[in-house]
Amino acid sequence: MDQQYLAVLRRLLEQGTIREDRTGTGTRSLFGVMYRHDLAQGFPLLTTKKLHIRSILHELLWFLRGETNLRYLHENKVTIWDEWATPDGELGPVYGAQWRHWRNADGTTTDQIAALVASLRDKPFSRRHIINAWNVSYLPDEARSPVENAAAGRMALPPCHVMYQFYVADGRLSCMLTQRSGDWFLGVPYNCASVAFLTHMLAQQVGLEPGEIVHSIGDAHLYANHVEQAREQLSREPRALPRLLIRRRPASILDYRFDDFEILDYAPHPSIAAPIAI
Ligand code: UFP
Repeated sequence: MDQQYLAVLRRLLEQGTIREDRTGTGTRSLFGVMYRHDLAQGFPLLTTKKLHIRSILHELLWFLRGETNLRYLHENKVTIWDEWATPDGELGPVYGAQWRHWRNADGTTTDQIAALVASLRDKPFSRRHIINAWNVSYLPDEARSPVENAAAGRMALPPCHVMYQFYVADGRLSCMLTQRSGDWFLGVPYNCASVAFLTHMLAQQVGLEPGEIVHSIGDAHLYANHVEQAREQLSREPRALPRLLIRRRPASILDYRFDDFEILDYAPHPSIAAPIAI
């Protein structure tokens, strides 16, 4: 896991196209990066810098609850979405709304998570096991701010992790995540952990072993103000991956709680601070 991650980090440093970006920070960027990790080899948390899974795990549980208000996140002291919310804590129809309450043309809604679990159970060999967050009708109006969009009932931000496709073979559940844009230093390691958590949970629910995660990133970039941090991380030796313990098997994919998860044997190098581009 670390080796593949570091190989792309090195490639971004050495071959990335220097590119302007929305935030004005400047990036080195590569288009179309993919890596894969077999979950049987360990839980894919980087060991060459310490990652904190608390926020990303709560965020995933919040998506699964179908919520798009800061309430649950704040009850759990997670602030990663704060910047973009209205004063009432609303974010518009971001991931949770699309995953659980996708609005159809006839006024009904579709619970993509429930449909996914049913299709994994009923037709494991289907090639249509998909969760999609890119609901064009609700994308933000680029002329407005995130808060204005959320107040107008549009997504505060367009989805980054757009589509998840699942695949069943040999008693194992694999997942491919298609992400349109990835901050290689700060974002991607957490996106990777999140898709791994989701795959473990779904596998447990449908009675399969976790298989591979395949992470495909469209615009993969290293921000100009992460270059020194990247060099520091590249100087470090990867260590053994941790393992994930899920303490119980909840009745449904919607019933997982934060305390159900424990990361075992995680002994990473220290964290590396870096500014986030907004
Ligand atoms: N970003 C990630 N992962 C995420 C997320 C955001 O890497 O899950 F929500 C990064 C990618 C990019 C920025 O650097 O945040 C989003 O900006 P843009 O919408 O211009 O791609």
